[in-house]
Amino acid sequence: MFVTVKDFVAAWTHEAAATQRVLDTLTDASLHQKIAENHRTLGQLGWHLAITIHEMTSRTGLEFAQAAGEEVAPESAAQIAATYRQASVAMLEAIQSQWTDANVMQSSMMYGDEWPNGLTLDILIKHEIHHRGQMTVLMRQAGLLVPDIYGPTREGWLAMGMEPHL
Ligand code: NI
Repeated sequence: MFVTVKDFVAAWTHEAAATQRVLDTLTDASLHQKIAENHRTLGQLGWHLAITIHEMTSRTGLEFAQAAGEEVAPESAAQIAATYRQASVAMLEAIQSQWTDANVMQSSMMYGDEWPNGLTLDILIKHEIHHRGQMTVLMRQAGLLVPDIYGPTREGWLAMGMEPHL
């Protein structure tokens, strides 16, 4: 849970950059990759992350433009990546201009329960990490090169002439 705007901004900036690397790697052809029938596709997971930024944080009273589009992902990887980029920037601007640390400590009604806003911000990041992990599996299945997230990928180790960790 976060207690200051500054700490959230630092954490989000780091995580959003990693998510953006993932989204920027997607291709239109890869968007329909899925682990099994009736599970979310790679494109739908990416889109879910792009629209969740506003869906979740607007419940705390933060005001910024909601991304255009429906619940179903567009067929364009570039559009998904651009929508995430815009939502992330807009949310960061909103929280830095509209909130002080006191707002982070206040609570809001979230999905039927009252959550401290600092918890919502923490869950926003953890939710993104959860789905990003699902996406990297689907990216490999789709034949895409997974970018570094918290360190080199297997492909990154090989490119550096090193043995990948087991
Ligand atoms: Ni989700």
